[in-house]
Amino acid sequence: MHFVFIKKKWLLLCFLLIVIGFSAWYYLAPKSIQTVAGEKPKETINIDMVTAEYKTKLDNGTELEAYRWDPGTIVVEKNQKVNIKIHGINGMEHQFHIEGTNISGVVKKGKTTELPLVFKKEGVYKLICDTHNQKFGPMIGYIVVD
Ligand SMILES: [Cu+2]
Repeated sequence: MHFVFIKKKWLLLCFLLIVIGFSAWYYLAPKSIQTVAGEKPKETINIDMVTAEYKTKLDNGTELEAYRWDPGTIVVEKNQKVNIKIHGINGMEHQFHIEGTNISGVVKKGKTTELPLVFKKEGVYKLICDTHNQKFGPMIGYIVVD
């Protein structure tokens, strides 16, 4: 009888230790682990982009340059409020439009153009610069809505 009593005590102790261990893990675990699969935030998501320029000189003196939206691809959720902020770094001016929409505008060097948008339809939207239609294809960015 005495032996059984000790065993029960041990079982209780082990159980308590496990509960304490899990509680500690739950409270100390990085918050990102708990929010990764969480609810979609309701507030506006800000996305920053810049206008960039690649430039090089070949051995024969020829200069090559290409303008880019950077990042070149962004992913947003359907019906999510987004504010795309495009900062003009390289290039004096970029007249642009988003294909398949009536959205257009301009990004100027040293200025930030904000595009508060909600995409209601899934798809890949092209952000096309009308100023820089260059040798290596247009200055183009992709907005993936899914
Ligand atoms: Cu451009």
